[in-house]
Amino acid sequence: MNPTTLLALIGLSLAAPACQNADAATAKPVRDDATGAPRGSASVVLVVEGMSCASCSIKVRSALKKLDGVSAVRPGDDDKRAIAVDYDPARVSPQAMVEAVEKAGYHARVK
Ligand SMILES: [Cu+2]
Repeated sequence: MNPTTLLALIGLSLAAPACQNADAATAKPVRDDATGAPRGSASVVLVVEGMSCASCSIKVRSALKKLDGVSAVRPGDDDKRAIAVDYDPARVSPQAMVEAVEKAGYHARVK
């Protein structure tokens, strides 16, 4: 490849919109518990603001999955900002979920 092509490629990658949370795409995928059995006996829908791309969504879901007592994180309803969380109320609260999402850099509220 000639220097002009190389420069064009570099320019292209610099010009590409860089999502500040893009590195979250490498985070481990959100799955059900290793046991496969959801233990949560309650569920809540969170509305998360500020998720601008797929890796934002992954980052938020990862933050929720890390909470002890959260058994599943699923899409909420037709609202793209909605995330449904199955959880054990004895171990985690919706407030703790909101805080985890805020800590990840997004704004959340219980729907
Ligand atoms: Cu993003």
